[in-house]
Amino acid sequence: MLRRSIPRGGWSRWTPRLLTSPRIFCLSLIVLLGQVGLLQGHPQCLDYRPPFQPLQHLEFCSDYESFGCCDQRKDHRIAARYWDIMEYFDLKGHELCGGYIKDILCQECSPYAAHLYDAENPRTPLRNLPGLCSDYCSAFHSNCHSAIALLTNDRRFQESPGKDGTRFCHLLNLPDKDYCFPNILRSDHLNRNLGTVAEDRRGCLQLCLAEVANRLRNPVAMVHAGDGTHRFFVAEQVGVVWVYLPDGSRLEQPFLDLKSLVLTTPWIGDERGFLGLAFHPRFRRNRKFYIYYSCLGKKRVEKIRISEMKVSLADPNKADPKSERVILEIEEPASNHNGGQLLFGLDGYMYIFTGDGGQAGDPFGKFGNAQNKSSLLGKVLRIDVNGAGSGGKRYRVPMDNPFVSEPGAHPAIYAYGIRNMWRCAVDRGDPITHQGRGRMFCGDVGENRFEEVDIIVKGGNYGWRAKEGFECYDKKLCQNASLDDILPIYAYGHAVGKSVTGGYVYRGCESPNLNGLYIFGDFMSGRLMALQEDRKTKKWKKQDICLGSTESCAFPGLISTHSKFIISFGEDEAGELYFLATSYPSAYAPHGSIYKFVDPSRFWHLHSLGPVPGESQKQLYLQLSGFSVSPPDCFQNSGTAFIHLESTSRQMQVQTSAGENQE
Ligand SMILES: *[C@@H]1O[C@H](CO)[C@@H](O)[C@H](O)[C@H]1NC(C)=O
Ligand SMILES: *[C@@H]1O[C@H](CO)[C@@H](O)[C@H](O)[C@H]1NC(C)=O
Ligand SMILES: [Ca+2]
Ligand SMILES: [Ca+2]
Repeated sequence: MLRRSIPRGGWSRWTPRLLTSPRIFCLSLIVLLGQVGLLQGHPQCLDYRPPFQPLQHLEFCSDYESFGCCDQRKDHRIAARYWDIMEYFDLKGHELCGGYIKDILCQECSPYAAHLYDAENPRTPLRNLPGLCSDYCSAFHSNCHSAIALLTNDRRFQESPGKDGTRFCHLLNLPDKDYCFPNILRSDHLNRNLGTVAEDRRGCLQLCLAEVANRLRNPVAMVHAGDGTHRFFVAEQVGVVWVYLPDGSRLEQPFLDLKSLVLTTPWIGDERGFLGLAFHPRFRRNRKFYIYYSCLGKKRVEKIRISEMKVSLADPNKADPKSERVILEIEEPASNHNGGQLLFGLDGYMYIFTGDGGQAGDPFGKFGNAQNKSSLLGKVLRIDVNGAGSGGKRYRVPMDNPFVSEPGAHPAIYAYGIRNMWRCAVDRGDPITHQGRGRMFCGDVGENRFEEVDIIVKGGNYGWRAKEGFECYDKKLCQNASLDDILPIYAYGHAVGKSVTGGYVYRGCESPNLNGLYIFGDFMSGRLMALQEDRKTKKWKKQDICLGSTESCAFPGLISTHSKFIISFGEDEAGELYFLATSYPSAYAPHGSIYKFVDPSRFWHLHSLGPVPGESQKQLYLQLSGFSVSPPDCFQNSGTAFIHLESTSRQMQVQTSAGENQE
């Protein structure tokens, strides 16, 4: 069957190897030894990265095209190796063994590659053949045993070249019967959740939390500066902003203390205070950031103020208290509905989300503020902070703002018909395809029936007070044919929650199963929810998020409960997702915490190692504490969430390739 003789030991260059990167730095880790349950299904690539959907078509290992561990380059390499091996076969050999050899070589692309090659167990060497199920292995051996020497240079296989299939297949055996090729592909319970978050029977997504900060006074915002420092900034409603370092510690001195200027009270539910914070897209160069807060003007008029500030030249963790430059002030006719979100779009412009002014039913003027394009209330405003406008304005109106040439309309308006958008975020887009990039999601708090989630588009009318959610609120305005409003992507009734808190589309590295899910919550009910888009129908489907219903949340450092009142969401520089909640929503009560979302199945995969022989009840358990990686692509070879494990008994070192932002 073979038409050429086989070179001896010539295949080592093909042995699956852990990739190493030239630019490597080390992260310290805590290695904990704990009692944990049985190993569950855990897709993981040979380099311990999560499996992914390849960007380009795979010509050879096409079975792993929709989800696996190979990109096109690796696929080409495997194909080349296949053709090298097939050189040794005649036509009959091709027919008989081609399929087996292809299947075996392609196991490097399997989403379970780490397991199939025994890469997860630090006590055993990496295999250079994948674990094969015994039936399959026997059939392969009896038909193609001469191919073995071409596939591996492992001495143990070389020394038993004869007809001893039993011994060969015993060597390739994996302890878990499900976990061998090809059974692993047929195992429903393993593959059901491949590439998705685990769900319980009711379809509720199973997530865990890690508390990363506490004792905060109504934390309203958590933002990063996008400057590669991986610090995050947490703003309290009273007007104090704290810096947290990547290791989770908080600096003793606040970054900013505006308590004396910020208007708020300890009353539960007071919506005034320090409400928003955003860093300039070129913060690293210009040290500028922007704040949004309630304050008292002359004659005790209540206002919201949007200001620019700079970070101190002497201390990058301190704002320069003398640098405040007011950009915009808007009078507030009532103490509620003050908006508060500030963010920068991909266009570099600053977006400001104001509330309708307050009271109930947007009562101001003929048809309320939100539908009145002369008023800045109930709007999304878009301004250019990098220039001065006419008449002493400290911002410029972008020329392509939608209403610049509409008589009577304020040119800064970008979208209208908004009641009180509370928490908006820009989607970073899919890390590979960039699908969704730049979309702006907001939660718009409802009156007394519906809470809604919207995607903001230029010139959009979001309906309020004509509509609340999908339904009419003001019948007369609602029936006006010229309303031309944009409906929410999702709305829910007050049986579910009474005050939406907008979240983020998850685009981080550590929980790739969450990629593309918009995760948000409700302040009053404390519910966490997720929306997933059906790309064909363009409809968004809601799924609830359940905490702690899997055993995995019992890991050290993970929790499954949180304080009830969900105030805000946040993202760190690497794109990991957090939310901010308190058990007592008073601006002065230090009962607020920050929680990080952890997909337990992913956490388990990325952070755990297989059972250690002789210590069957124990597993080495790695907690990548403080582990953070640069954005944007976790999945490419140049990517940054790329972990290389080296083990010497219990001492482990995790190395990850440095990203562009890591300095
Ligand atoms: C619209 O708002 C402007 C500015 O607040 C106000 O002067 C005007 O009366 C309002 N128009 C209507 C029709 O209510
Ligand atoms: C409908 O809305 C337009 C624009 O807001 C307004 O000019 C018009 O008077 C409204 N029509 C009715 C019947 O209310
Ligand atoms: Ca108000
Ligand atoms: Ca609406």
